[in-house]
Amino acid sequence: MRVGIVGFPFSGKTAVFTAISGVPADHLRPAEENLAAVHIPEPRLDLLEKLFKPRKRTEATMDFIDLPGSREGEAEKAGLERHLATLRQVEALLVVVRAFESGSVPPHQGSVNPQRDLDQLRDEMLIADLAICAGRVDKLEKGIVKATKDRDLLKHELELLLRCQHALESEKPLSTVVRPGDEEKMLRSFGFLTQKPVIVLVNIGEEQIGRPPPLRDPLAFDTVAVCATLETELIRMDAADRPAFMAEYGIRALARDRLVQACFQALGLITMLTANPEETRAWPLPKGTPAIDAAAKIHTDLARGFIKAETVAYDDLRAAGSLRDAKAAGKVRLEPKSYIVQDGDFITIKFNV
Ligand SMILES: Nc1nc2c(ncn2[C@@H]2O[C@H](COP(=O)(O)OP(=O)(O)O)[C@@H](O)[C@H]2O)c(=O)[nH]1
Ligand SMILES: [Mg+2]
Repeated sequence: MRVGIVGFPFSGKTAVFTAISGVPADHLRPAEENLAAVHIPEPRLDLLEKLFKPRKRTEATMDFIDLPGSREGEAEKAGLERHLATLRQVEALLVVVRAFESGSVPPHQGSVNPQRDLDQLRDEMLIADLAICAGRVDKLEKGIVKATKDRDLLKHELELLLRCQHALESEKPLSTVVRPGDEEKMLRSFGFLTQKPVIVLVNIGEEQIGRPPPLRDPLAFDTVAVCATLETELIRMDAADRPAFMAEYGIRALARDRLVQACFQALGLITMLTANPEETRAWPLPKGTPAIDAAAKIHTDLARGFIKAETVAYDDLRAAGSLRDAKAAGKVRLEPKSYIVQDGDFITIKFNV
């Protein structure tokens, strides 16, 4: 899971990266891409640790990428095209727009205007996709002239891409026109930006904390208001000192936790839980994953020799107090390969190889 942080220069992208990762700006390489693997907090593993006393606890991680700043002369753009190779490969975008005032940090185009910046960023995303789309359409149109055996496939792709091109030209993001399933799969390798889920982060000043975000992006999965600089202090301070500090400012949850959660949801993921004396672990899975694919994630042997997925919902396990009691209460099911894993399922794959 990779999330790219994008926005105009001085919108606070690097501050957001620090607030998420805890890595201070002076530890980053300013001219390069910086990546942080952030743990996804999974408190449900506490119970499994208690019950199974495993040697290891493994939470899932999410990668956040901070892109280097613009070159001179490029400041009018967010630089999406320049970073396209990286951005095509991320699964979600964290779009940072600036709402904080500051005498010392020059705002984009001379004034603080988050809605204008968001609109411009959306345009830049459309244009970047349009370039990819038009390039491919051109190639396909040339390719189709030759009578090759995959001509029908190419034709099909061309139709889809022409529809995409038309949507982009009408300023519609591809997420609103591409159907999930085959179409989505066919386009995946292009890494279109407007097909990716977006979380908008409005970087607010301290005085704006507690107020509703100054804007909401109806196209985004979520819009969150965060004071990035304050959060960089919060993340760096002793965990014991945080609650008092947060209470003083009226901050209910760390931006890191809010953002990781929002991205997790935006990516359409759920969590499967496993435990044995060796390890307890949280596994992110796309919604709708069948037990056989979940087993393959853990180990190919488990999929190959799959017999049943012994499954109990986390809440049932907690209520019962132990796996044995959950079994006695009839809460433990033996599910087949086709069973669709649900969020919070505690699963043990029964297999035979
Ligand atoms: N007052 C204030 N300054 C901020 C905030 N977020 C970032 N800054 C400052 O704005 C400048 C640019 O931030 P930076 O994260 O480097 O922006 P980037 O170019 O988008 O990576 C830095 O001096 C930050 O300290 C904020 O929420 N409030
Ligand atoms: Mg930066």
